[in-house]
Amino acid sequence: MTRFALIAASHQPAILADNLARSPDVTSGALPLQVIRDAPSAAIAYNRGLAQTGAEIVIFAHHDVFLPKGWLALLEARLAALPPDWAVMGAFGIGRDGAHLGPVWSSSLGQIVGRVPLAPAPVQSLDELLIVLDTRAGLRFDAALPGWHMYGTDIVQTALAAGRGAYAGALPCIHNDQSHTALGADFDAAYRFIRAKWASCLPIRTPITKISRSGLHLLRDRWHRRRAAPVLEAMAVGIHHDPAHLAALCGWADLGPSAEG
Ligand SMILES: [Mn+2]
Repeated sequence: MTRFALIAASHQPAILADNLARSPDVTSGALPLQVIRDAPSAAIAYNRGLAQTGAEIVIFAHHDVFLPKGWLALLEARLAALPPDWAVMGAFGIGRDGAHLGPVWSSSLGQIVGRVPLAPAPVQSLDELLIVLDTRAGLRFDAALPGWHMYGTDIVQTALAAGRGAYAGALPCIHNDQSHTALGADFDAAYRFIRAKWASCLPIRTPITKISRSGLHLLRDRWHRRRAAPVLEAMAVGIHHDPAHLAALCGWADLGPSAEG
């Protein structure tokens, strides 16, 4: 059985080619990349990918993510440190205490985001930029979740409901994302879906907002985002930048096994 597979949903070949497909573990052939095109939602795309792979560990990543040199070896070390209950892990997540866990470089924010946990940290949600799934846990994405938002939150809650663990942290990578767009109607639809589905688990904090019965945080965070947008757009590093260069700037040119103490 193959140990690892990398799955991406993408309909923009240039972004994929400039970022995820350029990751050294992908170009070396160590991490086979499977691209899902023309799926109606992220959950459906990822389930299609799961159905096509025989890998034990599947990494789902955005097409605008770059995995620095040595990333796969680092992932293997991180997985070995996880408690045996783990089913899901991510590069960026929200801890049970609400802490942002990383670190991840965000081009749209122009900074490294997330606290660096010294041990795998349990999460209530994961950012969708990078999700690692142990396929032996048998979890699937919810095909009823519409669009391209909140599937990181949903898969975490699905794991927890199944009595499995979800963790984040200490998997540095580059998210070469464009400046933040407004939270649109598609985001609202995902929010309402998660709020109804996980009603007994609320509130749930996600990297973008807090899902609560009242929904007030959605209104508040939409307003904050709209207000911050011009500032972020002005300083956005943008996807045209070389992700390997960004990795080097972050000190992540080579994550190598020697990074392990
Ligand atoms: Mn992205």
